[in-house]
Amino acid sequence: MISRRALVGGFLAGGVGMASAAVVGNQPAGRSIFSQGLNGEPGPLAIPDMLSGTVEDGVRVFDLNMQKGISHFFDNADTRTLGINGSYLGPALKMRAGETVRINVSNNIGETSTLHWHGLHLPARADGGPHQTIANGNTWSPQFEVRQNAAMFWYHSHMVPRTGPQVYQGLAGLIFVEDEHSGNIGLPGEYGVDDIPLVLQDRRFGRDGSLEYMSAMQDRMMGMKGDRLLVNGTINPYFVARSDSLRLRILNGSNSRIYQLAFSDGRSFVQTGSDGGLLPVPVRMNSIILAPGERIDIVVDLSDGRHVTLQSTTPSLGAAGGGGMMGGGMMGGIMGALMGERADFDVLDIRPDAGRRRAVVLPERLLNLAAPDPANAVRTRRFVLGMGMMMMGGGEMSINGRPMDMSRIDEVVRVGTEEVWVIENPTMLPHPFHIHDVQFRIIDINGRPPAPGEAGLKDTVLIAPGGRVRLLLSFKDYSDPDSPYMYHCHNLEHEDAGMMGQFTVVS
Ligand SMILES: [Cu+2]
Repeated sequence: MISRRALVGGFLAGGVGMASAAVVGNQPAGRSIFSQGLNGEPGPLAIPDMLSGTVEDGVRVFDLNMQKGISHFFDNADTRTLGINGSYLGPALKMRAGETVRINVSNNIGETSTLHWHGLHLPARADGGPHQTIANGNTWSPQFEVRQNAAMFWYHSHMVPRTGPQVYQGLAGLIFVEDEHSGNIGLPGEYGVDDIPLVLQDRRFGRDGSLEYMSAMQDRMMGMKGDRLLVNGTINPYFVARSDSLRLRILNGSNSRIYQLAFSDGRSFVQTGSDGGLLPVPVRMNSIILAPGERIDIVVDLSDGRHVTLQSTTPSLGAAGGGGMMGGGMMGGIMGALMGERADFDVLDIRPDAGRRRAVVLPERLLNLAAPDPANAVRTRRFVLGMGMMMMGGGEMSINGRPMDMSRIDEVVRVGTEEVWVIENPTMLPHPFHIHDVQFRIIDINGRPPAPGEAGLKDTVLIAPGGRVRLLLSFKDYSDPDSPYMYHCHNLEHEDAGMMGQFTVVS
């Protein structure tokens, strides 16, 4: 029995939608007209290099070079890509909470770009958002203190309005923050051995192996979806496990696809962390939804020694409260299938090796984290997501009726205060909403407390059609009236089309 994360009301209550999917039929990965003839034989999962940087005068320094490259995703085709210190994606950066880091980012991709530190709390000028552009041939060197709990964060291009195509071609990488506490509670923690990152990215390829972007009519409204899955840049990956407890830190680094992850034999697993750190307690489950920008930290038990595959399906797009065109049962299912919404993927073939390390006993409590209490919030702001008349082929994506304008500051927040932000989604599509600067807490989703897996620190939250989410944000420090932070939909095509706004934090 698959118990789904009680996420946004109605989003998963898609019995009819699922039935209609069966009628239409899921399109198996690799069978589309786009990628015919491309051979992606199973290969070992690539593990991103982990950089520790060099320490100079007490500052940990990393050097990143954004560059063009050629990737070999398939045996019989080359693919032109972008990467950081490599041909596709970038190295993982290891940082310790409390230390100061400087990252020298050089741009050599042939066009202006940025690099944003997704999930990190830092001064707006170091954020790498759309105002911190790096012209081709230039270097940008932000320096900041690591003020985080231990967690997996990530970095990616945030170049308005070309975030979608730049990330799609490969401009992203991982950040691991470690702290005293998380390293001492017994979680698997040997990188690449029993602590494995998985960056999930669906991609569409032409028959010659080239990346196809926005080549189908629905891509602009729905967001770019592919029919092949890359995991850390590997097609059809397998992983030979040398431990009975395997920790998977999973990033949905896709432009717009939402995954529902589960194991092929239905076995349960334990979620130990979310976007910004450990959960208060481990949460056992059989299936979990991951929207673009979100991360999860899970531990799966391989003591039975059996091969098992981590798989993904597309969650049923049932609408909350029965609203929304896409949510309408059979019609939603058919439209979803026609628009490339539905596809099943094998994410990772896990092959337990002989002589494995024995399973760890997970702690009963992971992190002291009080429930979010909005009593001290000084104000409530409301954000209404909009898609204009995109369905009819025109219009703009917006928040509170206004598309993103680089020269307009939408909200001004006073430093040292707490606020409640209410995000409403009256549109027919789900939107993953991301806020820069702070890790927030979810107060409620459609009036109900979040599921235990969403009770921790978050920077991205999925909002279903018709959904309403209340967040508690604490703006403890860092103020700058001249440099804004962003809040936006993390469907990158929606973001590029204007579903974004700006806020400053002032003293
Ligand atoms: Cu969106």
